[in-house]
Amino acid sequence: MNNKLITNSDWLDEYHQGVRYGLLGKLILEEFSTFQKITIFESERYGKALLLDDCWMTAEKSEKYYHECLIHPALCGSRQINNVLIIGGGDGGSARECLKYKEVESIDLVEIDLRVVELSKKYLPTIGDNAWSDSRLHLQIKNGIDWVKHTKDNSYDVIIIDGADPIGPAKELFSDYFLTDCKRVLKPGGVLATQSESPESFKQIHINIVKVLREIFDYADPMYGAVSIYPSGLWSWTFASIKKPTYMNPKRSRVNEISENCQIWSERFQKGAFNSIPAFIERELAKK
Ligand code: SPD
Repeated sequence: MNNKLITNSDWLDEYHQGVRYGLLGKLILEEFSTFQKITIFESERYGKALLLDDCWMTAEKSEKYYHECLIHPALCGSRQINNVLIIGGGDGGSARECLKYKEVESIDLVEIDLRVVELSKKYLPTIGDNAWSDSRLHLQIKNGIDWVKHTKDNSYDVIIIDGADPIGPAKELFSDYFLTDCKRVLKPGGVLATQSESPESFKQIHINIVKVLREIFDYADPMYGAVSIYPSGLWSWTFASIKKPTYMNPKRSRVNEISENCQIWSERFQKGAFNSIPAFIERELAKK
């Protein structure tokens, strides 16, 4: 054990159901935006990190475990990937992963909180990286629910929902009316991807989101992985589509295009991750 206490360092914990998920480091900034409490923390183990309303969102040295899993099953599987919509994702990590594909022509990144973008650019620049200066990225500081509501049918090839936990501003991103509206704006052959919480520490929310997506779309499947800074460490992402579960079958040309440039995701990882469904979740999802 080498948990040394360094001067000016302290623990910062996310509290969830009687468990503390903490990192040792230094507090850089804490402020309240119009929407939420925003914290920037410099941890010894995972570098600089962002918290919203006291929950870990992302950290420099663990973010790839989250962003690569959210993006690549959708982008490798969707029939076309020219036009992408990202709801949330104000740290830029999801946009960065989407921009690895030459076929991506345009991304609307709709983030409700300008301060999340400003502080991510300033303190976590490696997460957005070159995405912020890529002319294909169109940043919209707007409410994602309203954005989808006012979007025409069949507008996007891929929809990514990269929100926070379903408390505070992100709550509606898990609602059936919003997800139904997302289906309306998704093109035929497209894929929707959403972060779907932990099957352990957010069990009911996780089950609900998969079931709601299965009611709205023809296919929806959760994929499992590890994000060490999140409650329980075990995390999930769920993919949905119409007519065929295209997210299960990555297109060879896209796999070849991005694989070298991925740290976590690979075709093999994805296959195993879809199959890593805990037995109790599989049973729960099978119930009507
Ligand atoms: N409990 C944390 C859930 C956070 C999901 N979104 C993270 C945003 C990273 N772009």
